[in-house]
Amino acid sequence: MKLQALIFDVDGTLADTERDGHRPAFNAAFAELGLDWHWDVARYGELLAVTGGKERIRFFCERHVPEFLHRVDAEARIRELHAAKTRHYVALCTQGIALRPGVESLLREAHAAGLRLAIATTTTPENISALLTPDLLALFEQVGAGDTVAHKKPAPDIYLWVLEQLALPAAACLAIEDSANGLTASRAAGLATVITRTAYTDDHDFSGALALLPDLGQVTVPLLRHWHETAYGSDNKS
Ligand code: XBP
Ligand code: MG
Repeated sequence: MKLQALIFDVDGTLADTERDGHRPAFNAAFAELGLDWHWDVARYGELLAVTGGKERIRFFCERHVPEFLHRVDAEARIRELHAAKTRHYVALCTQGIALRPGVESLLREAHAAGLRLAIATTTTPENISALLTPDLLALFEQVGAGDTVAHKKPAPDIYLWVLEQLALPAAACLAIEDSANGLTASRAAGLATVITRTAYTDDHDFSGALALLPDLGQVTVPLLRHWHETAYGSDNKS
């Protein structure tokens, strides 16, 4: 089956957003709501084991501030913190968070070559429209994000949702990811996956990845088509 669609992760893949984007946004939300919590670079790297901002706050509390979860309004406060964090992150994005090397040119090349583009991410939908310019966002036919599904990565749910919206089998697609959680999710959905690692994911186990890259700077559509054939076999021409 020939390659018909590319499904991109967002954070760490389209842009290196975690250390200097999401992390300061969380810290700004904590300060705004009067909490003395501060996630430094190392602590945030620990917390990235859990995807989803609300889930990550809850994980932090379980590990470091368990009494916070005993409050009757704990879930409401987590939602309030996350809404504030999203506001701060969107504001940071409007100041400009650069896309990773090769991302914009590959998106435009792939779209021009007739490949369908989609997003499968754990992040909140507003964050995507804040990160991408309207003309780049318009290249994506489907955007699966945040609470669209109940179970976030490493569960495959968001990738399965995107495949359903595309009405394509996994064998007609490639996923592009940056983390072990993302790879586990995409592989569980049956997707061959190209990995572009980040400083936070450099030491992750990427067994099962189709290719392991520093970034997308040298990646072209013909190369993706070649990798797709090696993954799914070239005899499968339908
Ligand atoms: C990365 C995530 C997200 C972001 C924070 O998503 O796990 O939770 O860290 O964004 P992906 P939110 O790599 O799947 O793009 O606070 O909006 O969840
Ligand atoms: Mg990611």
